[in-house]
Amino acid sequence: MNRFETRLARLREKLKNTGAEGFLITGEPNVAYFTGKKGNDCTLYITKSEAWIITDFRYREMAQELSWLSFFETAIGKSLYDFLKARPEKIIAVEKDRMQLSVYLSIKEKCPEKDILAVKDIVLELREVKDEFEIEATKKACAIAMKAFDHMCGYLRPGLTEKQAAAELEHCMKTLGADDLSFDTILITGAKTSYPHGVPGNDVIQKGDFVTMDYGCKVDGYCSDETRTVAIGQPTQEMTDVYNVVLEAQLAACEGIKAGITGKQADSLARDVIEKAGYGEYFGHSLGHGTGLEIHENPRYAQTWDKPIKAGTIVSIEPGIYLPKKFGVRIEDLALVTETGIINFVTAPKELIIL
Ligand SMILES: [Mn+2]
Repeated sequence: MNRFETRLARLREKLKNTGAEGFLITGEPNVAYFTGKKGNDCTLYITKSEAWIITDFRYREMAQELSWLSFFETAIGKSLYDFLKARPEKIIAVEKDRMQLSVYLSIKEKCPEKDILAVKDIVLELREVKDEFEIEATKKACAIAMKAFDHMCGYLRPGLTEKQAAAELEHCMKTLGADDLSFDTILITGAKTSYPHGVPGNDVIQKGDFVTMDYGCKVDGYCSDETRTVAIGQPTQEMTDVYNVVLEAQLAACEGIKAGITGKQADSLARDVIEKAGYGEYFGHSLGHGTGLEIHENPRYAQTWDKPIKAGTIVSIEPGIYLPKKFGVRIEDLALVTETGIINFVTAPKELIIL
């Protein structure tokens, strides 16, 4: 069994509880999870004993490489609905949070003999715990991002715009072998660092600024995620103090996180430090999130996540303090959760770097 067949077997186990006889997988990352291909314009159909990929001529050759899947080719006059109509299964599950409403309505209209069951999070739950391949790919992506951080430490200087610096960072990751970016790079400077998800603009880096870089790349489909805040020239005492509170919070979380702890408890490890220092109201987001084929996956390190965190999940650890109109600081690592602690994939220095 290859890793995709193993995943299919796990999916079939889960499907047993839904009562569905067939399952239509339409979300691009969910298709990628079972194929290893990007999966644009591809749909999967899974039953107890069969697995189909439904796509068109453009993906014929690709689909033929996927030997664990049968191939149904759509064309003009031959559609997903024709495929479904010809299937013997009556109860068909679809993904509530992935399927387009228009497709859902068309299935209802064109296949009235089928019972359509809208299910949620089935594949997402499977994706939570990572296998060896996924862990290795994430590690590789983190290694590229760290090399790019080193490069940026030599590159950042007063006079550059945020856009110029962000382009350099992205170019560097691609040159080092990244397939893609994990998400739109955040590279912001000065007072704008108080925007947790600020967009790089024409603002110019100046002496005395903080620069926050929150960025990542994909390798073999898997995302890295890392944030570092650096100072350009001598920071003020307040900047240094706030930085050190965030660092202390981040280290406390890295120290305390292990399998079995709830997302809420993990979040509190960092939040308690920041609250004690008097900055609680300026840490308005949660501590972290899972990553994988998508940049935001389960589990969450958040006050709303009461479930225990499982070993084998990959989760970001990213506390921050954001002082409006002044500056912000965030430090983020990405780590594998184990029974006894974490294996941190981001080993770039965390003490305040002054460039
Ligand atoms: Mn993140």
